[in-house]
Amino acid sequence: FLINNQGLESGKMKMCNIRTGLDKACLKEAIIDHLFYKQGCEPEGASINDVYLAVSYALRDRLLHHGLKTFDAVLEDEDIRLVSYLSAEFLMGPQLGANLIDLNIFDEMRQAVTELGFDFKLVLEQEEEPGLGNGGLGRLASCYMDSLASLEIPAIGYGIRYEFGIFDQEIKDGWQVEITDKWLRYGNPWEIARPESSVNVYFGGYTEQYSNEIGKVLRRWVPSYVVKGIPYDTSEMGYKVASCNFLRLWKSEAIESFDFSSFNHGDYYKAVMDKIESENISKILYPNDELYVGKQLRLKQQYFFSSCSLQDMMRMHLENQGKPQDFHKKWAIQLNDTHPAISVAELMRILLDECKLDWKTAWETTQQTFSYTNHTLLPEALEKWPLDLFKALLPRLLEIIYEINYRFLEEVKRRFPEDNNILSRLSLIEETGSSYVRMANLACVGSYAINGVASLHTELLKKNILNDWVSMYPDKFYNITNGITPRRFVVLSNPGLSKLITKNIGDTWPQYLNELKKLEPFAYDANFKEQFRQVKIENKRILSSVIKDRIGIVVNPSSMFDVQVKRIHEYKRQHLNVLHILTLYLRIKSNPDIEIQPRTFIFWGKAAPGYFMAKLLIKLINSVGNLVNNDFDVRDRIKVVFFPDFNVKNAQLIYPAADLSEQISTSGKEASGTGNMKFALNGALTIGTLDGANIEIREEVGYENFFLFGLTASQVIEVKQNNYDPRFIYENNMELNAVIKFINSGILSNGDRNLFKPITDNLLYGDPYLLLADYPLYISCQDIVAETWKDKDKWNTMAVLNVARMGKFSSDRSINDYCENIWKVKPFKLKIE
Ligand code: 73E
Repeated sequence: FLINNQGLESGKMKMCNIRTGLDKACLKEAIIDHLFYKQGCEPEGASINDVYLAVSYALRDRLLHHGLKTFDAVLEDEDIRLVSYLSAEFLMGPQLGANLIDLNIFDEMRQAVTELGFDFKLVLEQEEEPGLGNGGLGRLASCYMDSLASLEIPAIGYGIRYEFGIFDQEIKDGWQVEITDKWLRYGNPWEIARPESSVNVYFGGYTEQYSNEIGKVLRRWVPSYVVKGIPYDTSEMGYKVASCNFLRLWKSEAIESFDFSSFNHGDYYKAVMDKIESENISKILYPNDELYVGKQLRLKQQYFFSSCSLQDMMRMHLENQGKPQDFHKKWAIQLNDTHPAISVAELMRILLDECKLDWKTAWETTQQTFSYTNHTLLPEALEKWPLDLFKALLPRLLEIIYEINYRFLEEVKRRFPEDNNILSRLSLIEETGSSYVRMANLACVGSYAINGVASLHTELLKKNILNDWVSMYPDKFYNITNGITPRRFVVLSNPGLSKLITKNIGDTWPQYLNELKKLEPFAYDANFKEQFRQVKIENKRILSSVIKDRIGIVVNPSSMFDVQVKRIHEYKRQHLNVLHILTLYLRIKSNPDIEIQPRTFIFWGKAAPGYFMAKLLIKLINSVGNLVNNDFDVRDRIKVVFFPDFNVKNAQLIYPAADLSEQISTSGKEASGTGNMKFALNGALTIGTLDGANIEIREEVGYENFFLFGLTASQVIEVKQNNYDPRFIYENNMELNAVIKFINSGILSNGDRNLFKPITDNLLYGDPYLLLADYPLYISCQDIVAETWKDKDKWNTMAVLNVARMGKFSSDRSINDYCENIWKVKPFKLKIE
């Protein structure tokens, strides 16, 4: 294929095409070239993994072409401020399909691969996704990277290249089993290591005073060990644009492979241990979603990637003749929750100790650099590091934090001379018996902007946990409601719906999602609705066959797919859903001929490995499934499926196939939610509480197209303050009473009446998430859902209206909000001929 007899000139042209050409012929040549030179095989002998890698390398060449040109241009241009998104998690999902969509060559590549004799679907499936996040927070970071690139905002995402991402989940005997996620096993074609840009990160030791050459007394850090950070870059292409950003993830390594001095002294063991310790930093993602566990390694991770990233940004800034005090003019750094909040102190250290700025200048620069997003109100997620641990690991950083705190509290005293309590609440150091460094306070004091992730969440933040900060800095607060990328979550994952939309309103909606509004009239068009219904049923068929293949359960694609997919957590209330299922089941048992609208209940989600109640909930769901799916009386009217291993790949299958989206958290607990948006945008109706972004979704899609139930956030507080007694509800609601007794009867658990007691006891004695208070409202709302489902025409009208009105929830809108209100940055339009 590669031989040509047409002389040097055309040979040159071919070289160029093979790296950058976008038509089918070029893509075919590029794949063959990579098969030969990277994989060492001819097409005839290639495995599906060889083909996947060759296709990916061919695509990466094209992305690089865009990326390198973008950064050459923007780093030099002193008028351009870049965004740096610092996040401990990026839940990227498979790259191949998304990149093909962005470059607008999905069909060309499919044809190229098919004509070479390979199954394109298998090639796509071959990709092992990088699961470098727990859930919503990490996925949001990746949606934002997609939108930044698509809006042509020059940006770098900075994070950690975990060797093991979020564990793979298997279900054994109904219980979750965690399997190590060896995602790098067969290589990662998307990344490029850049060892020449490595940086050193210091830990331990002590600080001391010294005099500089002109006799000025300063402090410095004498660390006890050093770790090397090596960057790995992945291109982040935008949709149908020329510019390309990248994600830079840091891997930790020992500074030398061996510490030869220890080795020569015979301490071989110590030398090897040091190497292992260094490499451990980027080894594994902590699998806890919204639970703070004060592990030293986690603090090391946070400092490691913050320091690497800041050093990297400062190097680029100085290399391009920037002044240290102008750092904020070049970089707008977004702190994705408090995980990178240590960056505030680290930038101060760099500006003071390395760039030798005075405190005032350094602090002004720092405060104009950072902005901070809070993602949760849950008290158990608030990060605070024990002072001793902090001091042992990062003594110079602690010294700087003390100084920031001292100056800040002086300001607080001036502002609130009468109020002693506010001092202790705003202090960066908590002193309640033991002492801690409060990371949220550090983020707040060091940032010029603070935002919540949905209207209600921002309001509650301002009213509760950050209330004192509002008194101090009222102008720092913003709401930026989360969003999702329509490229991955509609164009790529729901091709049927995408085609239908494009056929009727043109093909610019993935960039301008508000254009979906043009679909509104079609909600009353019988022909359109029929096609819409067919797309949905086809998506449900695809999911049904995957369910059958993977877990052997046969489900009926024309039943209602009632779906709850998200991390398993008590506040998300998967057990409320279970109470509903058992209510239906007991209705059937007491009257086998009762009319029940056929439903398939689908659950999907991981539990933190150390979260006992969440793991027991998975067991409960599976036990209910076992019973219901095999009960003759049920006659397949209800089915319960727990699908193992929720990840982005699987998520892309589920959203397009859902009819009903369960968003049933206790009001005031879910900061935003983003799954809720993915479902509604794909035409599922929501049953939900007034929590997080549900509120705004309901506003947009129309109250009549949303199944609302439950207490509001303020009612939740009120009920709790008024001696809430779940037992009273239990005693007085017959259906609930029967369901709880049924769970404890042993029927679900081989006669073991105690297995699920932790769950039922928790509900009956305390019920912190108010399941029982919401139960009657939830059940009657579900009855309305079932009634509505009977009228398929009405249901489809509602579903089309949901799609048509979800434009607000594109992550492009969120990123535009950040650009205009917080970062003050503008697009940079790269031209590539
Ligand atoms: O409501 C979601 C929100 O949509 C929230 O629970 C989640 O962030 C999403 C994106 O804004 C979230 N995850 C975490 N905190 N909030 C978290 C905390 C610690 C570790 C990992 C994740």
